[in-house]
Amino acid sequence: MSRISLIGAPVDSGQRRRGCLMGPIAYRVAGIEPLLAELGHDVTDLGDVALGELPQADCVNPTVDQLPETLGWTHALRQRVAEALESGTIPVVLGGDHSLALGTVTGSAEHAARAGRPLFLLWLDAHSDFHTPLTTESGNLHGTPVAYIAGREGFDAFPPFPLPVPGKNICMFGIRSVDSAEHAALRTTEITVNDMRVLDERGIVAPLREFLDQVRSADAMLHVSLDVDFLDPSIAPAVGTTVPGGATFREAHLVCELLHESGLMTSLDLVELNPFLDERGRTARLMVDLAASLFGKKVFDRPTRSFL
Ligand code: 4U7
Ligand code: MN
Ligand code: MN
Ligand code: MN
Repeated sequence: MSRISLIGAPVDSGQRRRGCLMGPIAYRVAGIEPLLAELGHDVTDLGDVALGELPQADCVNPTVDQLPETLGWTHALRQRVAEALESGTIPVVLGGDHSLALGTVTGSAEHAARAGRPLFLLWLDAHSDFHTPLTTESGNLHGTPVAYIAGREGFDAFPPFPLPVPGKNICMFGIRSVDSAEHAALRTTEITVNDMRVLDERGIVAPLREFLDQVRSADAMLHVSLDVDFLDPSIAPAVGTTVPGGATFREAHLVCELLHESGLMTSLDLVELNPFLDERGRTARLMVDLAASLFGKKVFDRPTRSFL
């Protein structure tokens, strides 16, 4: 049994297509709270985080869009996630576009630093989100959180990241869209990039187990950030940045089931759902089902569940 804090994050400032602000409501309508409660967890919905007063900010790169709003969300979500962890719960952040991870992972890092434990990051996404505000060409800050978390330069407008997460603690799955500036920067790091090519060749289980073994032996905290576009657009159409060739229904569930069995996840983001683009709620329902898998929903309860 886990204690779970649901945190609504109607963040829409990290990209230009409107609609992600409806994400938290869609997850609630799809029944995330009763579903997790039925699995035996103690679930509290803390409601939506409010965007406070906006700071003054600008960037030398004039294409950067809605910087003050994103800074405001970063500040608010950092606090809310750190508080949820401090109170002994697992924060599950209902987004909202992926710029919200600038705040949520900062909150996790702050808590990990206080607890004297390392932080690991699992990034489930079509994109590497490794731009800085100086290298982004779209100006959309949802493409930047991993660079911030890893301590890259170029985030002068942002509060310094508490303890940058070393590249060897960061693992990406599902990657199939990397811009050239991101590619060049990623090559200088120790970040594990499990792109779709790796998953086609090796499957998802072996690389995930390797990563989870490292988390376990470091006695670390683990933040998981799940972008809807990790999934193939044929099963998850409700996202602004679809890329073909994504994770299948079973691959995605398997990742979640293995994560649950590991017992290692300490915080979770569900991001980039744009309910305005959905087909009769199917993407919202799939994301809620994946969250249920992450918290122990399974078809058949075997005494021994490790097949490898
Ligand atoms: B998401 C992109 F150019 N790299 O910077 C950019 F391809 O949170 C996409 O993963 C970023 O959905 C996607 O705009 C951010 C683009
Ligand atoms: Mn993303
Ligand atoms: Mn993405
Ligand atoms: Mn996206």
